[in-house]
Amino acid sequence: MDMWYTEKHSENVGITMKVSRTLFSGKSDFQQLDILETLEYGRMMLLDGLVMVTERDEFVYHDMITHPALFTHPDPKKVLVIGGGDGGTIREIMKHKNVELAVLCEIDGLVIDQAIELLPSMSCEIDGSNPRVKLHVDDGIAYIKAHQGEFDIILVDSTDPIGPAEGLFEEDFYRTVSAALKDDGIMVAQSESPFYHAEIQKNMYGNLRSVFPIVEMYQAFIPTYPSGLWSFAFASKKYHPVRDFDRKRAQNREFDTRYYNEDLHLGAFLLPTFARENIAG
Ligand code: AG3
Repeated sequence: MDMWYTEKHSENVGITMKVSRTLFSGKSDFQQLDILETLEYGRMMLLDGLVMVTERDEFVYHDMITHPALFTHPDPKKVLVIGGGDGGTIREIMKHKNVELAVLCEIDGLVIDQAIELLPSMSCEIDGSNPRVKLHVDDGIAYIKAHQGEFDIILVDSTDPIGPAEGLFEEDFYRTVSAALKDDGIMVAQSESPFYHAEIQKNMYGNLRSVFPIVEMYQAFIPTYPSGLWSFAFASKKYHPVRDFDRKRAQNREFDTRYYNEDLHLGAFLLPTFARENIAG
């Protein structure tokens, strides 16, 4: 018997993967969580049926949500991840030895537990073994309201703006993030596909611009996400991701990255015309 999983990307198109077995399937207080073994992409985690990560292409997303901000800020010491319960973003942050503390604030404890159980290559730094990592199973909005002016960098590693992540795309949320950042803080948030999500991007970038003086979009190629062309929003109080980027520091990094490098850091901010138009202010 052949088993295939499809995530629909629109009414008429989707991505389909051959599956050998279901490793976990269950419902939390917040969402449906499934972890499947696929033949092409290794283990795959779905939330409410949407592909969050696969073992084969997660390196692109986790490199790109993390390293551009951590190599733009001259000395990030305290970093917060909102969402990101699989642990991949924390794993990349921990490669930066100047970071003293990374906090993971994930609303859904089931995601963390199952990632520790079934996705060890991503959750290796959130399993309690690293004293530089703290976990909070909590609503991200409530958490940052209680932590004003504390963070150098906040990474919003969320799902699509439907269901539990909806509030993470609104202006009020960005104001709260800004207040939780230091005066030279940076926020990066995943910002959907420029190809399919023009309307979401228009709203999101408009909201970001009413809060942050510097707002730029950058892109990455993520084969298992809608259209494969994905984007991130870089929102900053002081440092510009291209003008204030220290290329030498990124080039001399003391760890390996399979997607990010010092040239791609600059190239990722160059956008095709249609993507630029989505966020034209
Ligand atoms: N964050 C999920 C991005 C959204 C994917 N959307 C989709 N498949 N429709 C991933 C979390 C990884 N740490």
